[in-house]
Amino acid sequence: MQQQAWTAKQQKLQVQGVLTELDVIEIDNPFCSAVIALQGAQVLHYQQKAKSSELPIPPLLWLSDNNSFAPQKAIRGGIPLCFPWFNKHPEYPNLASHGFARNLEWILESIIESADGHQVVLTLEQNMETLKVWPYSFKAQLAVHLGEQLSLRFSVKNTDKQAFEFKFLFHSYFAVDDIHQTQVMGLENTAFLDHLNPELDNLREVDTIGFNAETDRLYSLASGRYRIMQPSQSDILIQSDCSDAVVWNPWIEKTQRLGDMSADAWQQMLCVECGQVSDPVMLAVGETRAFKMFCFRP
Ligand code: TA6
Repeated sequence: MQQQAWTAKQQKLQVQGVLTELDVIEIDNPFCSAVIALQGAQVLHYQQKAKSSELPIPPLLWLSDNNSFAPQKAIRGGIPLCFPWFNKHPEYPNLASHGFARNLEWILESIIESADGHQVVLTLEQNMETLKVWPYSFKAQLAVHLGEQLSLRFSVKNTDKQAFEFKFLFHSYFAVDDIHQTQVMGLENTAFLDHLNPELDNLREVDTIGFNAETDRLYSLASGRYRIMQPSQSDILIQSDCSDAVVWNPWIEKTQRLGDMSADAWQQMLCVECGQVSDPVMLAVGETRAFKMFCFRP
């Protein structure tokens, strides 16, 4: 029986045969194939490998086909890391939405093969650019395990001489067959803020979530266990120790305003984002906090 490949190579991302300037790590092993961009330590692609007797397993993540992949430009799709703020900067709204981490080049620390897959570790520390907009010294690390499941461990160490707080999200774009047929389980009876109607308070999810319009909700004190259900293709299971979850689909009009999504792409994607937003993370001097998420098609 042919031995399955075990490869991990760093190269420029090719899109439809055209080389981009984006440095990526391409992983192939008996459990999955994956692509991680050094910019933002962003997982762009992850696809489990079916056992020989099974049908192929669809990619787990959605990636826009309208990305420019220009340096320091946010990439739409995969798992962008929002850090150290979420949405607009609280004082300087003209700064990059969702923080600087996803637009900066991270350092590739290691790629290690183990019996159950590859582990890739990348780090980001403060620099002249980050200190201008966020005056703290820190060391962020993302450890990605690429095996039968995709697991991410995001940690931040306070290397400053003062305490600070941060917000972060795994801003995961999952691939769905048809958003109209898609439901999300796991957020029942959970309080949420509707970003489209921020004046409404005391909102609480009652049932599984279906989609028939733009949806942009921040769930707090969430369960950390979610299931994206679709009748036509395998579900997606998500588990995290983060206390918040954002559920987002831009629907028709917002997609047209975004500019880096094709007009009907909203039908094949859904963001279920685990992170710490409503309950920011306070770090004392020298303290490290870590958060995990794993996801896969069962
Ligand atoms: O996480 C949901 C959200 O905050 C939406 O409001 C929308 O802005 C989305 O993130 C995408 O943000 P981006 O900056 O990547 O365009």
